Amino acid sequence: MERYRQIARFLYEAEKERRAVTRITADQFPEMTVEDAYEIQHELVKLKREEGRKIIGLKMGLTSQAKMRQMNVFEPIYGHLFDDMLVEDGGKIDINRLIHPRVEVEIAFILGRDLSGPGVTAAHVMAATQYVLPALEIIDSRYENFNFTLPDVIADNASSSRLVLGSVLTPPSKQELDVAGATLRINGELVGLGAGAAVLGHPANSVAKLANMLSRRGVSLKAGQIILSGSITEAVRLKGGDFVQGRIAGLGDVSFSVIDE
Ligand code: OOG
Ligand code: MG
Repeated sequence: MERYRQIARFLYEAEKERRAVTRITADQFPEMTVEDAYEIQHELVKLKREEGRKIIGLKMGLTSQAKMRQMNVFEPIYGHLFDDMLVEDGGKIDINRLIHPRVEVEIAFILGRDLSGPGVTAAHVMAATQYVLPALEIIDSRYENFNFTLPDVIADNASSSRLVLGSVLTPPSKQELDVAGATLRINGELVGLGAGAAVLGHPANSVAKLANMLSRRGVSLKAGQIILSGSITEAVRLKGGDFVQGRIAGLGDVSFSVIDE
């Protein structure tokens, strides 16, 4: 539908121009449903692919109580991750390229086998996972003040902006991810604390939910894809000069610096 493509382009340009815009449901499309919103997200994905971006995986969002309460949106969502979002461990993120970024500590999965819903369980996810690793996700809603409803944030590709993965790859069998402690530090100060179980009881449940949600569109998760299972703690605002460190017990550390040049 032309309307979907038009809204996708509006959000795509807001991202490119680093400009916060009014949420779509406030004026352009007040009756937008969740189904409409995923159609818009898929148009946005098409636009990025037409520009040569490659999908490297997917993310789940709003999978912990901390995040749901913070954003006042109480339904898990998914978004797409692209090659140009990936920043190396210990690397730099230029705040001037972003609107109002926030950081989240997450557990990432790298799939060794495809996963096709419906009916995918956490056990299927663990069996299909090659590695688990600590991740920092940088979200950057294209909406003013991160002010959105459920359909708005879905249309905006779940606020996806950047991701940093830890350098150590751990086979999943070695790890009890639900009891794994997670910390988020900025400039050495503890700003977030939790455990894997904050994400739908176990982060593998989040990946299973993703596979099952995608199956409604006839899409599978693919071997080699990176899956972010969702933030364990509230997201924290970033500023120039910040040094950010995430740690997941048993999986190791991940970090980046925020530069302002
Ligand atoms: C939506 C994205 C949330 C997560 O891990 O919960 C997310 C947002 O809060 O802007 O990535
Ligand atoms: Mg996230």
